[in-house]
Amino acid sequence: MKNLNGIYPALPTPMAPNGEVNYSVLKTLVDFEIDQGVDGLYVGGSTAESFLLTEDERKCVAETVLDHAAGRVNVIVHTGAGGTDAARRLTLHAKANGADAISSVPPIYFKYTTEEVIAYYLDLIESSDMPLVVYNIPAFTGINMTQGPIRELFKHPRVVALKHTNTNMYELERVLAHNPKLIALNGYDEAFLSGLSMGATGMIGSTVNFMARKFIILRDAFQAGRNAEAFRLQREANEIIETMVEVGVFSAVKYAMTLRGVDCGACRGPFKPLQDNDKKRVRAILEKNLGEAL
Ligand code: MN9
Repeated sequence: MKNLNGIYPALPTPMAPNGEVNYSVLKTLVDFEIDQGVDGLYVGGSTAESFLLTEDERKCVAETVLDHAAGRVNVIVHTGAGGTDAARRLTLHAKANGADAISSVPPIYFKYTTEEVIAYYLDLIESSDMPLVVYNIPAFTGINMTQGPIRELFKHPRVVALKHTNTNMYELERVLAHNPKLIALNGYDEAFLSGLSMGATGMIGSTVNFMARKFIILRDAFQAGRNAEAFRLQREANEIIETMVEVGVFSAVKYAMTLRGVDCGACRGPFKPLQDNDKKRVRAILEKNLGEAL
């Protein structure tokens, strides 16, 4: 099994002006990210607006990224869906196209029991025999995978990693203490250094798309014990992230990529396109903190 540790951009889904997925820009994006030195690509997650794409589009996006990456870096495909059947279809499709691992949020919208949530994940693992990255994002799903009896899932040998999109670092540390082989990939970019300090060794993030180098150097500084440097880099990143979250992070990330030469277009509704004033703010904060990289 491949080592899934590392720094991953959560790829956005480039859109053409007519709202269709722009597959040719998606390929450019894959090359751009690999050139920045990322360890892998995370496909079809929140940043990709997956729940605003059709199942066919999601498959086509995954296929395009897998084909174009062609084994140069790890590819994790998020196959979570509203129901077990759709998630299983996406999982088998990802497997057939050579994904290194699948990932999923717990099933959303309806309130399921712990038993039902675990059965959902077991279905994906058992139908595909793929390594699984559990995507924990309680702010969006209402389910916290690192709290209570649901944590039993991390004992399953095919559950190889946790995408920890939560700022509760105590729970991260406890899950790792109870599951020493589990890899933790931090999910809130603004809390990357906190995650590293409590046992995360990598990250999956939307802002990695346009500032992967900063996060790679931050991780290296932390691992070499240069904590002041790591903190300075986190603060620089957070100056940017704060503004992006204020204007709408997914739209802002797409705009940042457009400024970096990869025109990702706008997000699908109900996300509102960035207003001129928001664009100005994003551009100004990027110019100040990324300088000549733009
Ligand atoms: O995938 C992203 N998660 C969400 C990771 O957007 C829900 C993060 O990269 C955030 O966009 C980022 C800003 O809060 O940390």
